[in-house]
Amino acid sequence: MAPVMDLTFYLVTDSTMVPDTSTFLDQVKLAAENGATIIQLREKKLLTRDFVQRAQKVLEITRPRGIPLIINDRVDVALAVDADGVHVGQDDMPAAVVRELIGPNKILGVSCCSPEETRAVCEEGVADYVGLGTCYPTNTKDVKSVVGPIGIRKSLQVLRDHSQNNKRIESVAIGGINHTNVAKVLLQCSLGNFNEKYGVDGVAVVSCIMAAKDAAVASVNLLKAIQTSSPLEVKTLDSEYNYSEFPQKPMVHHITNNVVKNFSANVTLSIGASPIMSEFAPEFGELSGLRLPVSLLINLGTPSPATMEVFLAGLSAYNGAGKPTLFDPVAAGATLQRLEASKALLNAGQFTVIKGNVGEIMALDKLTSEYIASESAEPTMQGVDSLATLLASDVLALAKRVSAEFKSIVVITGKENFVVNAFGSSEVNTYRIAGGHELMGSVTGTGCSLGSVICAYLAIAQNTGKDMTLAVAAAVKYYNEAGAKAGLLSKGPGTFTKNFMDALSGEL
Ligand code: 3NM
Ligand code: MG
Repeated sequence: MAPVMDLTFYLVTDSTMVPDTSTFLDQVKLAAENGATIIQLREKKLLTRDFVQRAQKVLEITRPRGIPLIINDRVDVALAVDADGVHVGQDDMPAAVVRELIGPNKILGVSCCSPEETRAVCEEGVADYVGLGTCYPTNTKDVKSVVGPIGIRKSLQVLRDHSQNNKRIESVAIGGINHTNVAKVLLQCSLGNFNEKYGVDGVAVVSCIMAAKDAAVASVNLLKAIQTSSPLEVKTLDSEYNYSEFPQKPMVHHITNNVVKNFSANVTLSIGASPIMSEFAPEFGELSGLRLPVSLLINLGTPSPATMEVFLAGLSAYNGAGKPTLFDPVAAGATLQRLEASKALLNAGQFTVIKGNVGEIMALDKLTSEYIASESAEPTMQGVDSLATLLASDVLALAKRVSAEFKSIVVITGKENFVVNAFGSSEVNTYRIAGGHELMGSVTGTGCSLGSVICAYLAIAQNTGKDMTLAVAAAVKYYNEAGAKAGLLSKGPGTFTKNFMDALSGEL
């Protein structure tokens, strides 16, 4: 089976620019070890025999890492070494012929320099991705025309239109891209806003890596710039995280407040998961020990001395069993006692996810080592509603601080939602997700029940060994999309509630 195509960081090789202090294969290996997600072997002058041999050597680097190897132009070489795909330009063998030769399971890419060429690729319907260029001037290749992000966006229009009724053709921008401009490329080579963003799936680079004195550092820098550039888009979710049909029914154990119990149970059912609303501590060991996907939601609403004990027992059981946990610090910013209760829980155990609105997360921020007390000890909330209005960049910084402090994935809800993992071993992982509808503010439980959906996704992600942060982002996205869809069809809070349940269940 071919490795999965991920165009994020597409290295195109060129053996003529490798510095004396390195070798071609070392440059490729360092890129593969430090972030390249797909590699194209592009050799314009090699004899066939040497080309085949080189392709075999590169495959030894890429295959164990699950990085697809694409061969430029030479279908025969690709077939000879059983590479993962072929990339052709406009003057090479026609894509349809290549597809015939390599079969349906290999990756096929085509270079396009204009919307007309892109349209032709769409109509031909055999390519998996297109290389869109030339983005900026480059010395690496004689290019037809430098079209810039403006030109690339014209091709993106064509791709977007095509994707309405056809399988999406992915794309990369190419030409003169490096770590200093990649953020701009990713921002500018896209159409629309967060909600309906349609952009390139990655960037292809040659000299920025192949000519680098230290290809490892160059790769890390490029990847870092790619990741921090767009804390926005939640890609791959539709295919990878389509939980409308769970592989196994997850169970979400709620210890939640009295206002939303019924609503949260119904939301959980709507997405095809099982709710259980147990506050009976003696059975927590059994529940957390179940082999099916299971997770625990702790919601601080309507607290009492008794529920505090139950929270602690639940947290201890699920931590002990190594199962995911979510903390919803409802109204933590409204009173000092709530904040103290939050502190006790955060000290007592580990939460996979902390989810709250800006006011709630700001309150938890007061517990962090980085918090600098301001002169006013003003509450950040009035009741359960946030008083704070922060800029997106401040919300992001807040989420990162709290995530790093508590080693939890932090979800901040609001008009825009942020999902941040700032404690993992790799880069800070950030998703910014729009959606939702103002009617959600008029139905109690719509905030709390997002926790139920996140918990269901967490349980599945854990059982299937998938990325937890991405699962959380997927849940937030799914929930807000359902809200947006329901909102559009609703007259008021009553019809919204009904439509929301339908949307969550995929029946709207
Ligand atoms: N194709 P660098 S530009 C291989 O426009 C290639 O289709 C292009 O090299 C196109 O990253 C290009 O060093 C070279 O600028 C890009
Ligand atoms: Mg070519």
